[in-house]
Amino acid sequence: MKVSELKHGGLKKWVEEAIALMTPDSAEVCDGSREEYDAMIGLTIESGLATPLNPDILPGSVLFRSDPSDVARVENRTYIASNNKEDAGPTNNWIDPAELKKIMTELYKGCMKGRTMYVIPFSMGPVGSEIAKIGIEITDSPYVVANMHIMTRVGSKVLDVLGTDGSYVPCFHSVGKPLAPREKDNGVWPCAPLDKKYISHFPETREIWSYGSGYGGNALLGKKCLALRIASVLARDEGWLAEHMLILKITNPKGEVKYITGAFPSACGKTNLAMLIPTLPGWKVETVGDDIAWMKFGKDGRLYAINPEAGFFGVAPGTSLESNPNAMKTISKNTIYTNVALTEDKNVWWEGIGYDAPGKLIDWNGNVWYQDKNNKGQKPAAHPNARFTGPANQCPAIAKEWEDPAGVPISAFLFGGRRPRTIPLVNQAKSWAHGVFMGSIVGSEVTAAALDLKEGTIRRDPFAMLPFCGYHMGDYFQHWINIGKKGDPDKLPKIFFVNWFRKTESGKWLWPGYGENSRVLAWIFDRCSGVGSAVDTPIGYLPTEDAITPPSGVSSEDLKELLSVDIKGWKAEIADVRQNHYPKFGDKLPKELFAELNAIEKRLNS
Ligand code: OXD
Ligand code: MN
Repeated sequence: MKVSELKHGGLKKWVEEAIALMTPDSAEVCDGSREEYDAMIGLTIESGLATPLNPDILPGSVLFRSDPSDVARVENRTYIASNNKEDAGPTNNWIDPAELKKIMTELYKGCMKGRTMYVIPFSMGPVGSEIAKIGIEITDSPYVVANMHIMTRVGSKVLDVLGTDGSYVPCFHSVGKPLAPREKDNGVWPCAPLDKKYISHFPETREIWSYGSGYGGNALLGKKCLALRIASVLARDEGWLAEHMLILKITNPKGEVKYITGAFPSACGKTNLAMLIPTLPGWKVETVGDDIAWMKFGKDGRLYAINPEAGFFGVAPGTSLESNPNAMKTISKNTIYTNVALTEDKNVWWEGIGYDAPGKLIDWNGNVWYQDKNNKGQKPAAHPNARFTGPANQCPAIAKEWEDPAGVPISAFLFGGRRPRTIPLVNQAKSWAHGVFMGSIVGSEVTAAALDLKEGTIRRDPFAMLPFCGYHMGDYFQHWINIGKKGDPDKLPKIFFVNWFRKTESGKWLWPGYGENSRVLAWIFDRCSGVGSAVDTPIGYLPTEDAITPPSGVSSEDLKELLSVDIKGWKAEIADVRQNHYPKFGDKLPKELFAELNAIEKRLNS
């Protein structure tokens, strides 16, 4: 469709202004069709950016290799440009919006020369759902168009819902690499140098401006930028929740169903949990979403969640038929791979795929690579943040309700991190405020690999939202407290802290994780049904010793340790929160959270 055919006057004007600024060679509006997807992939193959994979092994799939400077979200180049610095809070980068727009307008001038501008109408959430939001992304990257086709709902059907005057979130994106006459990408991933990359959010005007990166969350603007940073602001203003949470459906042996959402920092196995295959006989887990949940109160007073996305943008390394067979099946066709290694028969390979590299590979940098198991320092063949983009409807475990426009009613929230010590396997909050307190202290223990923090300290990532909250984190905590006040306590989800990552003093895992986590989910399910036995402790409700049957390899002593309250460890935890974590939020920290901190401390001391 041509830009001149757009029926929405405001949208047409905005696109025409962008054309005048960015001066692409041509511009087109995306229709979301399979032909369009194939054409985009065709263009990237022609420009040497994509390699078609073996159609007998991975039908309809391609591999991209990005630039070494463009392999992940760039948090230090990500901005929340609110009118007042105070509103971005201590955990976000801030530049005055007028100043930032001036800098970026200069960068956008002529930035699409030699390229085509694509106007992508997309819906986050089922098209037309009351909870869904529409965005329009302008981009010069066919890679982005193809990925958006998988990750969101794209095309004419979205324009139909938008009508002639509907509202949308305007999103600018350019890779920041104009082409000279007759210049082609020629296999070189287009992007701008790091100091020219900007991933900017304007919360008051609900705009997203991205420049200089073609990768993942920096460029697929529906995901972290719209569905979390901008949506968190909308949710605050409109009284709902936009969260960095997976959504799963769980069915017990009696056929009863519940839905659970969960927030975990990156690298805690969120996608694996969303697609878990239970080891507990008779239980079933199905997937509604693996990364983001939008939740609103229904007429019955319960919170209903939708997954605003339509695909999975998952980390490939570590994904195998053993760790996540459902993910492996999801990405067995029609998948875009980025920065994984290529085998001689045009298959993909990555570290942790479950088998040795089959001979000669081309690594993510495009170099020949042979596995050398004797070389502990060998650089990986796949980048550690290599990704797959796969359609959610190809997931064998996808729940039939995953596209229900009304969403699914949530019974429980989970919070967790990588905590080798102190935090028990599972722990239920005593109240909503106690649960919000738990969410506010989420974090993972720092390993030797992180250079900026001392080993053993906790890198806090409240609600797993640290890089994704579009406003002051203290106000965000207050918003959670307010949601609890608005809801009926009997209908609000119950809140649980889980920890799959406990170790013994000697460094042995105490809990096997993966499918065995179903034993914990079953207890949570039962607690939400008002059964499931628990003991009341200073830190919350813990399962009684017989409430969880240990899997093989976990002794009853191990289970006892996993389910006990480490009073000394918790006192240190509370002291760390009081001294190092909560002061960051100044007087924006809700008084309810201070009260929870004091109450837990008192209980631990009594
Ligand atoms: C992601 C993340 O990419 O949370 O989903 O980092
Ligand atoms: Mn995520």
